[in-house]
Amino acid sequence: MIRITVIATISLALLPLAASPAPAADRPNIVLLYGDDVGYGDLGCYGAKTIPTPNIDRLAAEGQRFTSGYCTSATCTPSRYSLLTGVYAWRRRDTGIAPPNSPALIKPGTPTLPSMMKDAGYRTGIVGKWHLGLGEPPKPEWSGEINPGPLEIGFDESFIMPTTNDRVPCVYVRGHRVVDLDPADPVDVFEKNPDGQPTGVTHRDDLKMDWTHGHNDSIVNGIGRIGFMTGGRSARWNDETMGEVFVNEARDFLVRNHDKPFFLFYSAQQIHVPRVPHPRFVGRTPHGPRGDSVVEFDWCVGQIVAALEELGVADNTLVIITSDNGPVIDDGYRDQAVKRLGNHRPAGPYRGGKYSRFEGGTHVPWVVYWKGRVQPGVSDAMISQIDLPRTLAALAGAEPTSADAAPDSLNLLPALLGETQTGRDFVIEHSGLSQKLAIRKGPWKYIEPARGQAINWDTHMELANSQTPQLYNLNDDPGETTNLSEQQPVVLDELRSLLDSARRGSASVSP
Ligand code: NG6
Ligand code: CA
Repeated sequence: MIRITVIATISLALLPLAASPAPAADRPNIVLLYGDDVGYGDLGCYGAKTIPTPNIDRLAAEGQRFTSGYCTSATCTPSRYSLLTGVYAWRRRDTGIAPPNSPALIKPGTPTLPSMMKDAGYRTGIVGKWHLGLGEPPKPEWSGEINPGPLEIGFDESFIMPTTNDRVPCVYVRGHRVVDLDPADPVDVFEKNPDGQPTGVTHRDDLKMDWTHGHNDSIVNGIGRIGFMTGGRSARWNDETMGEVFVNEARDFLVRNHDKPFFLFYSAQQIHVPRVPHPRFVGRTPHGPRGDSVVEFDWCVGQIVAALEELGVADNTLVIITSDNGPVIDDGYRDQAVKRLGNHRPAGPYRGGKYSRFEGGTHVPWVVYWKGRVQPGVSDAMISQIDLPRTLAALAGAEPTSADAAPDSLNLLPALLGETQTGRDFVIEHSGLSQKLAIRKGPWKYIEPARGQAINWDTHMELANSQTPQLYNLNDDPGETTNLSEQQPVVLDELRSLLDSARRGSASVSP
């Protein structure tokens, strides 16, 4: 306990909070480009050989490429919850993968990354995937005022896909309203088939893309989805143009706001299932839609950075590219991802992926680019998305953040800017499927025992659940193949107690 407190104190002393706001000239705009299920090994700059990602590769070459960048959870909702609030999602029990009708998970008034930016005088916007619930219980008023949502937790503007591209309702929401909704054809969402409509089960032969597990409720654009929707015909999205729609919205945001400090959270749908890239990306990789969707994500990144250049704000904008969780190959559709994987390794050298406490689950790509300001390089500093609220608040010159704001978040600004290779002392990894955790400190990774299944046979994913404690040395064994828990009892004990303290809040809560 004492040792842990000392560690926390030292790291905070080295990395002060935003006690003295940065001078205005140093307060850059911030653009966070967030991929969905993009794995550590899916990008050229992280070793992918058969997926061209020239835009991200250029930013990585001209900026900092992190080799130990993490998201907090191996699924979307908890990762995003942690990223936006600076509170570990596993501290709450209701932050698992949000169902289509989930009410808003982040309470209005909670200090968040966007609210801190807004308080610091930034114009804040979100474009893309939300997946943190909307509206009040029991469910959002899909055809009326959808409130609360992003606007109630610090975003000035929002244009979102409510949940995921495989969940209903398949519509966009701007502010509090579904876009292009015809009042004569209201939209609604149900758990059970409300009107005997065709489903992915009853009309399987008619589907444009077959399912492998789940994804067989309402059929929208020839694709089975999770959940049932009725109405909203004029508002339904086109999967093929979603990337373009989001990019155009992002560009509009930049055009409207480039003359003031701004924070844009661009939350891409790629490469989440159903993977339906625009036809011009089809066939760009040997891997089918999964690989082609990575190329489309890269294109979106390129378009947004080009907009920054055109508007003359690139040298005053910090760009971060990362992903909400690790990769999965078969996430429920027969989209050739398994058949055409070839030698591509979506999680790079790591074991597991999405849903897993092995490294593949949360060890994700992480690139920081700030033209002329962040020096090119590769950083081994450990950094987690939980740190973005306090780190970016410091960069934005936000007033000193109160203790209850983003309490699990650390200010790692010097590491983020590539000025030091010292990042977090330890990082906590969470599958997002249970409250069980793993922790990495230096080369050591401890995965606490858990009862759940070892492998999910639908996704063919190794979840890292075992009734035995697991301890790996990632320097020697990045693939987590050799459990050293018996040979290294002292290290095992240290990590176990560090994790227990962090869970109780003592090691990660900032003063
Ligand atoms: C799972 C879905 C999966 C995906 C995931 C959420 C099934 C069988 N699987 O429940 O396809 O939607 O939830 O992904 O329904 S995430 O990236 O948003 O966390
Ligand atoms: Ca995801």
